[in-house]
Amino acid sequence: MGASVPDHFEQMWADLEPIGKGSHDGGYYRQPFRNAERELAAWFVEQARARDLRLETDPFGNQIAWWDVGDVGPPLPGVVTGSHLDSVLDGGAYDGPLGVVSGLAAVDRLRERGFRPARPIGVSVFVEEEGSRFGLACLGSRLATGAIGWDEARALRDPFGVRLDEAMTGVGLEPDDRKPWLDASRVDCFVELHVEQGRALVDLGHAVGVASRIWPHGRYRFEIAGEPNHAGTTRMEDRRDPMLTFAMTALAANKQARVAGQRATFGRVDSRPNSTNSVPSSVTAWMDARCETDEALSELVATIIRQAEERAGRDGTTLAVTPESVSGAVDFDPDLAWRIAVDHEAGDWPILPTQAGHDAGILSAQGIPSAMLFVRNPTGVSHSPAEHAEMPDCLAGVDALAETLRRLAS
Ligand code: HGY
Ligand code: MN
Ligand code: MN
Repeated sequence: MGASVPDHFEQMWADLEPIGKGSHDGGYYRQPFRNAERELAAWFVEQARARDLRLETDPFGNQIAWWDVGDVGPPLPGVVTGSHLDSVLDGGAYDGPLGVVSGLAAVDRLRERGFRPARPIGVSVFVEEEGSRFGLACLGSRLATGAIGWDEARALRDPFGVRLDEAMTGVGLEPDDRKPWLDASRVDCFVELHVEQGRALVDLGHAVGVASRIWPHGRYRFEIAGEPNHAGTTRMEDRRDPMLTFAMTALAANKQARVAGQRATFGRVDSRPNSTNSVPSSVTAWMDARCETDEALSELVATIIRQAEERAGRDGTTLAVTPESVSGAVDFDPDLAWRIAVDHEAGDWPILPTQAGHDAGILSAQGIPSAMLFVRNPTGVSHSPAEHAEMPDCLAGVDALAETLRRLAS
């Protein structure tokens, strides 16, 4: 009976494989409201139509394909699964798409088994989950749930200065500030399947796990201004070099995170004028920090900023730090996680934390009971072309999601 799911899953996976794939190392460039990501959104419309699912698209491009139950009267709040199709720059194939493809394949599986849901089941796609273009993580699900208002979000700009509202209208969307699209009155619970971004399941010997919580995490823009000058004729002691302040800040961030057992990363730097034979006029760098608790996050960031300011004082540079995206700790509904994780033939699924942010975290924080399923990632590598999950584990994830949807929508 189940023979067709691998075909469906593997066929869908093959459909997506080439879309937005970079030429040099096979990483993906699926930035929101650009060609590759719009091709993925169109693919999802096709998949919904092929399954006779009712497609809903909100003003920001978020999508839900509904398996309605034909109930009389107002529809019951649905059980929604899904994830995102956008990627980080040079990202992996699984982060996001695995959850969307598995959601469609799980619906196929339930239908083949003749399951009749007691409430609607939706498969969702949220836009700009990575914040790789407009800087705010989970932008689509924040807009869909009202976690951020349109008036605040519309002015977000990408690295080339393009405004969010321009980027959306440029691809035919009609963003507006109407009432947020998703809330607990429409969504009874949300379950996101995601490739694990770590090695816990490998070490535990399980193909599937359930999320307990998401660490709080944030993104902070460090703007360091110095004095542009000649790289050759300017004596070292006469310089006000912002690159030096940045370099010492990056080292301080690494050290403080290690000492505190937390995470801090500078992965994005913009030096102006980016000239080989000039002392830079400014260096802008973005720090990604993640800690076990909200307090630890505030403390780590404050310590790093203090050390950066001290260094700027010594270098004669100036420093301004702006939080661009902050996500508080998310503790998923423990009863929901437990209901999902227990009583399986192969034993209970492990329940584990993650340091990665997800749309499920936004919906949970907005009062929609949410859960996550993780699929084993043999190396744990993510946000990299090397991100991978074995096909048998992906299919085990589809089975797990189908069983989860059956339990929640019965
Ligand atoms: O960055 C993250 O935590 C997630 O992968 N968006
Ligand atoms: Mn990601
Ligand atoms: Mn993701």
